[in-house]
Amino acid sequence: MKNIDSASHLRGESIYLDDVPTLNGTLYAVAFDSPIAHGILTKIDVSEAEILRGVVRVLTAKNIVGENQIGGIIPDEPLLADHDVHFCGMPIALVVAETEAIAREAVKKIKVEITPLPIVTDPREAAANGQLIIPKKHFSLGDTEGSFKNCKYIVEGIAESGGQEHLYIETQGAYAIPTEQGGLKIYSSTQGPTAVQRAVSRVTGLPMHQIEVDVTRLGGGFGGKEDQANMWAGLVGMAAQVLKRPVKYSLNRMEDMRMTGKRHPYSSDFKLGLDENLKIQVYEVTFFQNAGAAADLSPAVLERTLFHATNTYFIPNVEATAYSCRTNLPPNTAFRGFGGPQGMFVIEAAIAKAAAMIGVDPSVIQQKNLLKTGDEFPFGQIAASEAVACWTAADARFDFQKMKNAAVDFNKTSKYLKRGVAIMPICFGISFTKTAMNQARALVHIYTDGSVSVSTGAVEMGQGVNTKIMQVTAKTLGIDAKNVKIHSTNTFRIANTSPSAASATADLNGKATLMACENLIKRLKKVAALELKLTSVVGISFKNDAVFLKGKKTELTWEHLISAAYLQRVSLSEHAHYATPSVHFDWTTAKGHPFAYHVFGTAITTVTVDCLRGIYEIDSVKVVHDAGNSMNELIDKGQLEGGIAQGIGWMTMEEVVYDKTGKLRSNALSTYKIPDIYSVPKEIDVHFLEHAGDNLAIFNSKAVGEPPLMYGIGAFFAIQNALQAYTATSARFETSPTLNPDFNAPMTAEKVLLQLMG
Ligand code: LUZ
Ligand code: MOS
Repeated sequence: MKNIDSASHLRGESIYLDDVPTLNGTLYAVAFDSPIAHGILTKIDVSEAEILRGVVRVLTAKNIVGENQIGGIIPDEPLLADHDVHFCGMPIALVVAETEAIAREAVKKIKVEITPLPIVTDPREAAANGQLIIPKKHFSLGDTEGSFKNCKYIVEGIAESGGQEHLYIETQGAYAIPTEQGGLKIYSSTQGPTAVQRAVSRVTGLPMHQIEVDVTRLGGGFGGKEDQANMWAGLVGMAAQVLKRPVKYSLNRMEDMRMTGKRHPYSSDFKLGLDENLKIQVYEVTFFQNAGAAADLSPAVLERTLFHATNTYFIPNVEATAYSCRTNLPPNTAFRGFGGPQGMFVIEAAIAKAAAMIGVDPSVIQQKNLLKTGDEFPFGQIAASEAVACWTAADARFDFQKMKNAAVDFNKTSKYLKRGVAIMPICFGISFTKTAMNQARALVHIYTDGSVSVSTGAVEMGQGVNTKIMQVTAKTLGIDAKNVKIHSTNTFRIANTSPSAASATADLNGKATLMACENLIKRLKKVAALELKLTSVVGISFKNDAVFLKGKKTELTWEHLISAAYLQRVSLSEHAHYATPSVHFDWTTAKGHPFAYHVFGTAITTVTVDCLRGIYEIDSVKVVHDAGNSMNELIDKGQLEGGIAQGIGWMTMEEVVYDKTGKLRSNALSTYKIPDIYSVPKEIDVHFLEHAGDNLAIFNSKAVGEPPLMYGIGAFFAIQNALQAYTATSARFETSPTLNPDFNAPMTAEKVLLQLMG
C-alpha cells in the first residue's frame, strides 16, 4: 500500500498547523528571547512594544495563572524567564498582536537589563564545576580492571560528536482557542499530544480534561517535537487564557533554530582492550553529554547512550559511565536515535583506532566481535541477534573484499582523489527505555454504513504510521482500505498517549488497533453465525468485504453484517489498550530487559575525497537491513533512505556552532548545511534481510524509524579511510588527545583539510 497521504501531499492539500483555518478574532504571538546566555534578569521594559498600534498585550512570567514550569522529567524549565536567564534564546516575554508582522515588529522594541553571569558551553567544564543535571549513570559487566591485564592491544582516546538541528520542514508552533467554561482547544505541531496537554494544564492551572489537543500531522519531527512543542503550546495556551481570544504562534525558521534545542553533542573518553585474536575483551567509556540549560529529555537520552555503548558487539567486560552536563545552551533534546548514535560512534572510533594501531582493516575487528544470540548486553538483556546474519548477507550480496580491492586499485593510480570504504553494522533497541511509556490505546468505530474510523495515540509526521495502522485495520477486519479512515490524534478521543517516538509508534498503536479490531471481530462472528443460521462461529472469517465460511464466500456482505449487528444491539465500537509484555528495567542494579527486541543491519559506505580541496562525495551506501517481515517495504525503504541521509549529514556536513558567549552562529540555512540533492549518496541500495520478524513487532514488521540513521556513521569512517590512503600513515592518531581529539565529528570539508595539513 502506498502512503495514504501521498495524493494530498502532492496536491498541497494536506493540513499542517499553519493550514488550520483561523477563527475570527485570532491574535498572533511572537516570543522575545534572551540575547544573553546567562545572567540575572533585573528589568523587562515592554512599554514601547505595548504602545505599538495593533499590539494587544505583552505577557511576562507574572501573567501566568498556573505554574511557571514546563520541565517534564525535572522541574527546571520555566515557561518564561523569571529571575534569571540560562541560554540565548530563552523566552522572556510574549507579544500578542493583531497580526504576526506587528508582533515581530513589537518584539524588537522590548528592552531587558541582565546582569551577566559566567557562561559555560563545554560539557567537560560543566562536569568539572559539578554542574550535572542528574547524578552520573553507570553500567558494568564483568571485570574491566583485571581484563586489561590480559590484553595484547590497548587503545585510548577521545571521540567527539556534534549537535544536529532537526530542521523539520514545518517549524514549531501552536494555536490555542478558548472553549466554553474556561477550557482550551490546542492545535499543536507535536509528537506528544499528551505532553502538550499536561504542559498547558500546568501553566494555566486547568485540569487536563479541560484541554483538548489535536494533531492532524506534522511536517517532520525527528524528536524535536517530542518535548519541545510544549513551550509554544504553553505560551499560546496561557495567552488565550489571559486574553480570552484565540492565539496562534508559528515560529519562523530563525526563531526556531535559535530558541529550540538540538541533538546532544557528546565528548567521550574510551579505552579498548583486545586479545591476540582481535577479540574485544574489555571496554571502558565515559560520556560527557552537553545537555544545555535545562533537563528536558536529557536523562533519558543519556540512558539510551549507555544502552548502545557497545553497538552490535559482544564485549564481556564493560564499564560505561555517563554524565549529563548543564551548560548555557538551549536545552538539547530528542533527535532520531536519542543518544544511541552518540554512544555507537564512540565504540566505532575505538575500533577504528585499534585497527589503525594493529594494522588491520576495522572490519576485521568488527566482524570478529559481532553480537550473537544468547550474548549478554552490559545491562543484562540477553540478545536475540541478527548481527551475523545481516553482515553475512551484506557480504554475500555486495562482496566487501571486492569493494575494498576496487578502492585500493583506484587509489593506486589516483593522486589526489582517494576512495574510502567503511562498514557500519548497527543494533538498536526498540522500546521506550522508560518501561511505563510502552503502552498505547486505539479507538475503533464501525458506522452503520460499514465505514470504519480509527483513532490512536500515533502522530503522523511523514513516517507513514497512519498507513500502517490503516493496513492493520483493513487486514484484521477483512475490508478494503477505502472503508477505513485514520483520524487526527486527539486527547479527548485517546487519553494518556506516549509521544510518537522511540521507533515504537507503529508497534504500540498498531498492536492496540489490532486488539480493538480482534475484539470487534469476536462479536461480529456471533452476529454472522446468527445471520447464517449456524450454531457455532467455527469456520467464520472476514475477507474482501464479506463473510466467509470454511474459506468460501457467503452472501453476507460486510455492510449487511454491520446493519445486522446494529439491529441486534451489538456494540460496533471498541477501545483497546496495549502494553508491551516482557519489558522491565531496574536502575538500582542497572540490569533488566528494557527492549522488546533489537533491529540489526549492515551498511557499506564508499566515499571519494578530494585531498587537495578537502571536499568529498558519498558514492554509495549499500545495506542489508533487518526489518523483520516488513509490512510495507516502500515505507520502510523511505525510512532507510531518509535515515541514512540524515545520519550522514550529522557525521559530515551539519555543524552546529555556538560561540563562547553561547550565541548560535549557524543560525540559518546559509550557515547550517544539510545534505541536499547534490550531497546525498549517489546510490543507496537497500535490501531487507529474509527474516520471520519478531512477535512483539506489529505483524512481525520491525520498527524502522531510528535505526537507519546510524548507518550514516559509516560515512565518517569511510572518509577517514580515504584520508589514510592519502597520507598512508596512521601515525596521526597518536597526537595529543586532549588538544586534538582523535575523532571529531562532523567531518566537514574544513576539518578534512585541516587533518591533511596535519
Ligand atoms: N523517547 C523517550 C525516545 O522518551 N524514550 C526513549 O527511550 C526514546 N528512544 C528513542 C527516541 N525517543
Ligand atoms: Mo524520537 S528521537 O523517537 O522523538
